[in-house]
Amino acid sequence: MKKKALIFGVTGQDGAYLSKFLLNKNYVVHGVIRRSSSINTFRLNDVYKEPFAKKRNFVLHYGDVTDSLSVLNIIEKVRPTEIYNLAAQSHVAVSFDIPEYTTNADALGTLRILEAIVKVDKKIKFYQAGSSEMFGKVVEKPQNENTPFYPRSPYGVAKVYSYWITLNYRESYKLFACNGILFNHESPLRGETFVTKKVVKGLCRIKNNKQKKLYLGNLYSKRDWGHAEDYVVAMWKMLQNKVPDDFVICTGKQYTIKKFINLVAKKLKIKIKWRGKGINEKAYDQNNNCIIECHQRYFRPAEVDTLQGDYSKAKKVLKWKPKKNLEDLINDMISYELKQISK
Ligand code: NAP
Ligand code: F7E
Repeated sequence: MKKKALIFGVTGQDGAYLSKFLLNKNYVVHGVIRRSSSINTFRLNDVYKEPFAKKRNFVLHYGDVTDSLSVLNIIEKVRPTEIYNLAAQSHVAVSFDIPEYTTNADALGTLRILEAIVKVDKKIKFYQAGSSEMFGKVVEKPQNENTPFYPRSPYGVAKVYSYWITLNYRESYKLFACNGILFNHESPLRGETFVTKKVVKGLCRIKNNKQKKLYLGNLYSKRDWGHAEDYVVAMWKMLQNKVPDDFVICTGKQYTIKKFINLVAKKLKIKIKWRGKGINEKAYDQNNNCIIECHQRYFRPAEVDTLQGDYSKAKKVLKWKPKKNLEDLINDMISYELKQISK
């Protein structure tokens, strides 16, 4: 019998990479999508199957993690071997604007899935998409599975709840439930408003005279960026491990936003010079045109200044390590954007 995976958050960046990965492993993949007035399945174009096709290995269901009934009904109907909870309002800055909704989806959403597993079949394995944002104002460097949490946003706080409720259901009901603590991971399919996508897309468009300027926020926070394609492998490996456990997934390297911009500009052969300080710091191209400015709008009420993980445990137990480095990631993202522009 083929294994059956159910992915909440299938339309997102990770949902798309994970679907592809599991289909290649011969799984039947079920995904939960939200009803939307515009089509939101563009990331799934490669794997999408017409609803009436025979022997479908990829099936979509309407649902929402803020709706207990839909969560329970779908799990009962699909009876999956594994559930991946990737569903979340995943934008940290937006979580300050819609904290109640973020908590409902990102914290209580996890509880709803866990409760449904307990009711339907305790043997269903469960992956929870935890985040390095839980470390927030970091209390040690680098961060590993034993580093205490200090979240800095409604998003981070909601993810901490999900981490603990997953651990609690593992201990209380003996569920095979794992927390991935994933550091930032990016790709050509990254959401449009995350900083790497904004920078790569913006600079590619500026280079091709499609846009004049890019507005950003804090240039000095540091992130440990990996490639989403590598990170979905780690999610799957956690559920194939002998025992349920929690794992940090990262690259161990960190860069500032400014360094990321400089690397992208170099690849695109844009010679940039930085002038000014603080919010007035700006980047100019070789013709002295200002191409990057900072704007208060993109600063957060509380910032996570520095993140750098230690993936020793995943390396030892899961035999996982990242295959792609930052340069590979940037190359991938640039070539995708340049193709989009030429279309
Ligand atoms: P993403 O691109 O924003 O995707 C989020 C997914 O969740 C989308 O499919 C979205 O559907 C869905 N979703 C949002 N609210 C929902 C709701 N109420 N009910 C059902 N589905 C809902 O995020 P991602 O980058 O793929 O990340 C996947 C997961 O990993 C998220 O939980 C995120 O918080 C977590 N994470 C991400 C990173 C990272 O660097 N990417 C790092 C650590 C943890 P729509 O398409 O309809 O919006
Ligand atoms: O910001 C700074 C910003 O929004 C990174 C999510 O996937 O990873 C992601 O959260 C940094 C922050 O990612 C802009 O202030 C500067 O310091 O790309 P981001 P994030 O907040 O780290 C974690 C692990 C998750 O779990 C989340 O789901 O970049 N920054 N200027 C900016 N950020 C944005 N978005 N836009 C700017 O213009």
